[in-house]
Parts: sequence; C-alpha cells; structure tokens
Amino acid sequence: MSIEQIRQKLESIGQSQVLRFWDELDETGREKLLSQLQAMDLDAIPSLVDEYVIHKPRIALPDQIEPVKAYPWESSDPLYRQARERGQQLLRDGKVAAFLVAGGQGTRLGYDGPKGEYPVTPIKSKPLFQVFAEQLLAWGKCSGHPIPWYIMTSDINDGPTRTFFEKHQYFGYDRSLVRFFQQGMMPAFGMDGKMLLSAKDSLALSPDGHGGSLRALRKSGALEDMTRRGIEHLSYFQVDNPLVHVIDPLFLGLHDLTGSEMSSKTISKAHALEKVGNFCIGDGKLQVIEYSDLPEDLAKKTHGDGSLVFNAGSIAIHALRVSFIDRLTAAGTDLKLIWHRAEKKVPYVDPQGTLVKPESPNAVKLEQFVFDAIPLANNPIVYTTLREEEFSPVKNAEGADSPTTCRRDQIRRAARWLSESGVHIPMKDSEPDCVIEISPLFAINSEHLKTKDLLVKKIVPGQRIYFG
Ligand code: UD2
Repeated sequence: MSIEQIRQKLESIGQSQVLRFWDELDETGREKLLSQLQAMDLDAIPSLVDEYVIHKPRIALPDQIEPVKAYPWESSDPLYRQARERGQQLLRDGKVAAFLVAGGQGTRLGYDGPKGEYPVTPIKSKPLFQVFAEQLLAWGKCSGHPIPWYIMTSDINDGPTRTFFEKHQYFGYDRSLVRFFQQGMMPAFGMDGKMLLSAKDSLALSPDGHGGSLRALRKSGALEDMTRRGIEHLSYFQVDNPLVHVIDPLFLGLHDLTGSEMSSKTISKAHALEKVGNFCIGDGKLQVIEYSDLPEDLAKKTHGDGSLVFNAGSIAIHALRVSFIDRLTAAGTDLKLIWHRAEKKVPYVDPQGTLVKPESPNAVKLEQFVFDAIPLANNPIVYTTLREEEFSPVKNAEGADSPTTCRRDQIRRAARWLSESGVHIPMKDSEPDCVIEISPLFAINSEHLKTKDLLVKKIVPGQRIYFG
C-alpha cells in the first residue's frame, strides 16, 4: 500500500494520529514508519481495539474445569518401550526439528541483549544458546541424522541474535541447519484505543507473543522449508531453561503414536500459585489456563490428602506436528487464538512531539500464547516430567527462577546423574559440596552418562569439575 492508501485507511479506522509528524520526517524516517504500517493488518485494528483495549475482556473460563490425566514419567506399559523406539526412529529418519522461541523481551532479568546470550552454566559460563546447540549436536550424532534448528526472534533482537551466533561460529552447529525467522509485532494502544508512537517515526511496537510463532512459521517460509526437508514434528522449547531436554525420544514417540497434534510436558507445581500455566480439562477439552487467569480458590483447591487438584504445571515444552501448523495457518484460515491483554508502562511521543516516560500503566499490549492452540489440536496429550530433571528457568535477577537457583539446579542434576553412574558426590547441608558441569557433548542424559567409562570415581569436597 502507498502512503496515500495507508493515510486513507488510518483515517477510516480512526488512527491517523500516527502520521501526525509525517511532514517533519526525513526519507529514512518515512520509510521506517511506512514499512511498520505496511506490515500490519490495519483492517483488524478496530475490532481488536473494541474487544481488547476499550473493553477489558474477562478471560472466559470454561464452565467445567477438571484436572488433567497426564502420562506418567515412567511406566512398564509396553507403550513406553514402543514410544521410545518410535522417537528414536523419527530422529534417525530426520523427521524431527528443534524449535526455539527467543523473540521475547526478558525485561524481568534486567539483561539488555537477547536472553539466549545469558551466561548460565556453573563452570564454563556457557550462554543458553550454546547449551541448546550442544544438546542438538549430541542428539544429531547419537541418531546419525543432524537436526534442523528453527529459531524465532523478533524485531527487538533479531540482529544481535544472528551476530552472536556468527561470533561464536554457531557453536559448532552446521549453519545450513539453522534458520532464523522473525515473529510479528503488535502496536501498543493508549487506554483510549489509539496506537502510540515511540518516536516521531516509529510506532510503539512489541512482539506479538509466542502464539505469533505459528503465523510466523508460515509467513517466513520456515514451514515450507520443513516440508521440503521431510520434517513431521517440532520439538518446541523456550530460551530461558537450560535444563530442558531439547530432544526427548520418549515424549516424541508418545506424541506420534497417540496421533497427537500438539503435546506438552508437565511438572507438579511447586506451590498453588506458582507462575506457570495450569493444564486442565475445560468443558471437555485439554487446555492451559495461565496462572494469572486461574481463580485463586481453584488454584488452591486440594484433595482430601492436601495435594493440589490443579497440580499440572505447564513448562512450555511441546511437540507439534508440522501438519497441524499447516492446517491452522493455511491460506484463508483465520488463526483463532485469543489475544491476552496486559496494561503496561509504555514510553510515547505526545502530540507536541515530547517523549513521555509514564510512571504508571498507560497502555495496553496484546499477545497471543502458543498453548491456546492446544484445544484446536486433535488428540493432544500431556506427559509428566520431573522438575529436577527438566525445569529451572532464568527469569528474574534474584530470588526464584534466577541465575542463582538455575546454577544450583544444574549442579544438583549433574550430581544426580554422576551418582547414578556410581560416582561419589560429597554433600554438605543436603547440597552437593562441589561445582560440577556436564557438557551435553559429553552426556545428554543420565542413561547416556552410564555408557561412559568415567575416570573420576569420587569427587572431593569443594572440587570444581567439568566433564566435556
Ligand atoms: C511462560 C508461560 C508459563 C510457563 C513459563 C515456564 C506464557 C504466557 N507463560 O511464562 O505458563 O510455562 O513460561 O517457564 O508463555 N517469547 C517469544 N515471543 C514473544 C513472547 C515470548 O519468543 O512475543 C518467548 C520468550 O523469548 C521466551 C518464552 O517465549 O523464550 C517465554 O516468554 P515469557 O518469559 O514471557 O513467559 P513467562 O515466563 O511469563
């Protein structure tokens, strides 16, 4: 659309204020603002504003909310043996790709760059991206088939993310297997429903949520690329959790054998109000209710023995069928994920051209969540994993889910794996009295470690030791 067409469109939807400074802008500024507006679905704005900005939609909770029945962590059921074999076969056949969502802002951690750059391991201080790259390298080697890796970034961190990978030679990963693509951006709206400017030549934009990944996979050509490579399943994970098993044959096998289009891992919640989504069956359908949307009385509801009724926490690890994403995003299909509304402090340029930094929330941001696709999937399943094995994210600078707790949990897990391989671990106050790091290139899980001929049989108190 030309600027004239855009101007008309903006007038017709009551948003012409975003061109207020157009006449003052130089060529570069005009190009920037124009391209932001061109990338946007302007026709959708009025209904979004009406439904989500002017009005505060109450998240419609299902009438009937029941707990979910998840597949257990381990089982002697022959299905588990078959699933493990199926998962391994899928990997050998090159039918699995990894999918990392890394487009978010990471504001809570207070780290400026892309979160995946954050140094996280206890001895080598490897960045999150490297931990994932090494796991994928190891799995590619084990299965004899390299694993393509799709990484979603956003306008706020795409350039720095690519530069970081370049600077580190892709951590040894074959760069032809790595594909970056950007998610969409959404404008912030003032409480009156008007789109805000962050500068005279720029809308106040932020990423459209990880739910935007489904649209972005299609739009960027990544979906087509997967089909060309014969990929059938995506192993989906977030950027902030170095304990994640980025590939898990058992989980992938269960997902495939049960005909599930979207599967998820769950852990027992640490406490009733832990900030993770809650798996439940709502009006007969599997879904996730985000912690902020689950009424407190339900979150705290217990069985007779005191255990939580809604105990299945979502840790944002999923397996998705490529055909499912294809179906949801096919031409002419309206991707029906709801928008989640958040009131935020968003700096903006006022009508006089002055930048205002508000001290209280002045704007509404809208995001879509990928787990809202679960009720749209056929046969979705939930599989139980263990917190100590797979979940310790870096989200906050201090306290829970911080670099300190994450480091502690990496050491605890490494100590447990080693102990399962017969290595003596010194303990002090019930914690390993040593600093251990196991490179994914050395062992990808406890079973793998058991196959190694370990020279170290005993770790001494205070020892720092890297298995690489
Ligand atoms: C997420 C889940 C929560 C739980 C928790 C586990 C949501 C809304 N909640 O909480 O239920 O599973 O994780 O750790 O997701 N991202 C993008 N683009 C975006 C927004 C986010 O790529 O537009 C990525 C981001 O880079 C990160 C992940 O999504 O890898 C999670 O984002 P978050 O930190 O906003 O989610 P959080 O911690 O509130």
